[in-house]
Amino acid sequence: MAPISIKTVLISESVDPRCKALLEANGIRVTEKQNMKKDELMAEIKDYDGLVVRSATKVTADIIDAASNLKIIGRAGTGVDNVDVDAATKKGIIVMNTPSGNSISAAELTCALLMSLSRNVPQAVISMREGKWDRKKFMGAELYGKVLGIVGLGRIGKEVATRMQSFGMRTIGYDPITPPEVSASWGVEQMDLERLWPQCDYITVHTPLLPSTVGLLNDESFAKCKKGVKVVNCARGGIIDEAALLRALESGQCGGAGLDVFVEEPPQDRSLVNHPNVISCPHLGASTKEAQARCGEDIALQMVDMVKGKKLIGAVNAQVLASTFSQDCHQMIKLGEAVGAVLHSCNTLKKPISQVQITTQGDCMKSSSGYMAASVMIGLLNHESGLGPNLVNVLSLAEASGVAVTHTHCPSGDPAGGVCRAQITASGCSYIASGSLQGGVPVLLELCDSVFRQPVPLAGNLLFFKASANPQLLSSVAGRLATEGVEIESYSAPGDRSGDLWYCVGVSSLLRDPGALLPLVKEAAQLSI
Ligand code: 9EZ
Repeated sequence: MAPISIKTVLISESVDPRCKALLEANGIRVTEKQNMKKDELMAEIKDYDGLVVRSATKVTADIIDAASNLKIIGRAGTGVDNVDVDAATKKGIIVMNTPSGNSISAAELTCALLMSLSRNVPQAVISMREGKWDRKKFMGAELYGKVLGIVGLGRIGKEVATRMQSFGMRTIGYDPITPPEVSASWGVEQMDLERLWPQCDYITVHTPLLPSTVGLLNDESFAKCKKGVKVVNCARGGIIDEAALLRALESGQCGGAGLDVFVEEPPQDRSLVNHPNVISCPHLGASTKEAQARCGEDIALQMVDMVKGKKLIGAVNAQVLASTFSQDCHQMIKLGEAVGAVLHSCNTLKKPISQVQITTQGDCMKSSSGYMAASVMIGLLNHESGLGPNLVNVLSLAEASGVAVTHTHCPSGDPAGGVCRAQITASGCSYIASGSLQGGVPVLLELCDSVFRQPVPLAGNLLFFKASANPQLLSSVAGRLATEGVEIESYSAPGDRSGDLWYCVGVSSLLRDPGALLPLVKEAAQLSI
């Protein structure tokens, strides 16, 4: 299920023409407009539901804030370095990339740099251009029989390994996620980095850029390497610490480096690029016809699959939303929203909510654990001005406003009934609502201490009030409602009638001010679903 509608997409740079063609073939209007200045893009973006970029468009917070209709940003390529993902998430905009389209191209460039490093091909080319014939200076070494350390064994690391094995290299590696028996099946023996460094003649890195991978190769790790080790980075600038690399090149601890990526691109400091033992490229890993075609096609297909509610691939900020794609959960989400909306209405003084505890019960609720808390929060926050919560942003909005949200699931014996129960704590006050689905319609079973005699359908205009049972209660409330021009359409009372309890009436229209009932009842709340 996906209630996301994408009718118009802006492609703001040169993306393979198949992207536009595929989107249009699926009924989406596409505009291609390249080389826009920031101001132009900020003005243009207002009109679109979707944006497709490659690397040149910097999708900053200003641009995202100017995008009043935007629902998705798709990057045709690996990573989302040029997109402010946090700003997009806050606005509930999905950010997507094409994580696999570049893998072969990135692996091939890595192999090209490994081969170039072993035979000094680029340096020899420069020397020939200078009119020289220097056969002594460029004495190389075979790759055959040498050890290649591959740090990061995802798709790209694997493709590098299998290719370099055909040159007779021994491939060893490390990855915290890929199991050793899996990498062993493609010929890579895994070991921890402490054991890996001293064995390598060559090292290549293929990790994402994370706090744990920044400076993975630094002064300390270079010191553990064989003298003259050659290194390649076709992944992300900074995985090999640039200052440490320069020192290792100067001392000869590092015998050569192949760099396609830099901390700053283009690098302002040219000391690495100009070093005689460094061969470098201007971030060309994905720069092939095939990779661009694949990424352009992939991003269009992923967007189309999402709009059709088929699957959600490549999204980097939509965990909760993704959990709604594998099942029909439309009604479950409606239930969560309705329970949240009831609690929102009961918090009449709009005290700040500090805690929301959600409990689901019953086997049929088990699969809702990915999105039920978010659904309840949408119902709770929906009516606050300006928040516009959805499944992409609601949990981060809750966190940002200091609301602690928890969800627990209790499997229960009754396979038919599933219950969603939520409790809010607001400045010491607490409200609990529990609901269920009956014939696909959300119904309220309990509100605080009231267990309704009949489940209350959560639809239309509802008025809740808290009062102690007395024979005049209904007639006095009905009288006041009549004065306000409001008709009663249904009446739900709790089964047990002791103490102050909540009642619910379905009404023809909402009261201008539910406080009009306050002389007759202890608390009054209303909502429209
Ligand atoms: C970290 C990694 C690989 C790595 C790879 C991925 C989250 N993560 N971390 C250190 N996907 C090698 C060394």
